[in-house]
Amino acid sequence: MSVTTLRCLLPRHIRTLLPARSYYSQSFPIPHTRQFNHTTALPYRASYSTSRPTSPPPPKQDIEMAEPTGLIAKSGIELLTFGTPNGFKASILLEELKAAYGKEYTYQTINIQKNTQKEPWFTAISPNGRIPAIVDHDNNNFPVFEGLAILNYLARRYDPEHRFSFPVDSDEYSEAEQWMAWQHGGLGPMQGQANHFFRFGQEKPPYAVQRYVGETERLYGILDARLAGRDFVVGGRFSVADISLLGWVNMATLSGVDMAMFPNVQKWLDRCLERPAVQKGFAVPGGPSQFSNAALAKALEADPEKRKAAEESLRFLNECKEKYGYKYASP
Ligand SMILES: N[C@@H](CCC(=O)N[C@@H](CS)C(=O)NCC(=O)O)C(=O)O
Repeated sequence: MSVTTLRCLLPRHIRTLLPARSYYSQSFPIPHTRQFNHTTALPYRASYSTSRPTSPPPPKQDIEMAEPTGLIAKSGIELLTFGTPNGFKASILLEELKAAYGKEYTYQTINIQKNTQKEPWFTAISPNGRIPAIVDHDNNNFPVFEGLAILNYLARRYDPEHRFSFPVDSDEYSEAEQWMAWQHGGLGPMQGQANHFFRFGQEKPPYAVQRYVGETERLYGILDARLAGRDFVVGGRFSVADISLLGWVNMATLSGVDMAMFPNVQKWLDRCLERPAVQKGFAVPGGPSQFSNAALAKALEADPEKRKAAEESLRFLNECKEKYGYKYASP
């Protein structure tokens, strides 16, 4: 029985005591394939740790599992994450470090639909109550939250050969930091709001829709210009600057962004997606996302109903833009 069904069966006065469903409950349905929890699914515990063989997933059915209630690893990096654009930043770098240096890590799925990220044990690690977060058990259980800080912490400590980062005193280090700051202050928050108002919000106010999708397009224009004549965002090679952006760009379609407008970004995305560790990072913790640009394109191709709905969304987006005289401009 699903939580939703259970909710419906409860008397109303009890139901109102339960936490409200967040918008993520519509936007990020729980992938069943790897939602394991150590408290209820001991046979599958091995799948938490990328250092051990992955057990076969449980049957795809209505499995309700208790959420993590604390840390499970004793050594190495423990990642607490979910399959969202910010969540993938940490898992991609961890997969790259594993491929490059053999550095293993453990992860737990923090289901943000269930508000596990607001539990006291979690906010002791990540005070903002959001994923991703890591704990370094080899450094006195040191906790790190915020994608940029996680990427830089892991790079400083565990990328001694600078395969995905740059020496702290180099100009490239500063350049990478600038683009990562831009992702944190600009692309992430704006695209997040575009997602919310255009796609998942309970209301879709036309002003907010064109404002946030428009601002996201403007930011994609900046990235497209940066990538003109460049293979990667900084220093001619794949680095934390690319990783910071990948999760968002890989879900651009969902946010109403037409990738055809940004050919340099599209080519860069394809280039990054060729990397096996990037593919693996995108599959942590719940398997490949059904909301990636590629997955959505495939779903539209296969399903005329979905195609029709997508066309309607696009029509609505264009109406919102027209209503407020939006014209694409970047910068
Ligand atoms: N700036 C943060 C943003 C983290 C963030 O917004 N995480 C979202 C998922 S993409 C989250 O945990 N949402 C749950 C919530 O809002 O309660 C980062 O890059 O790590």
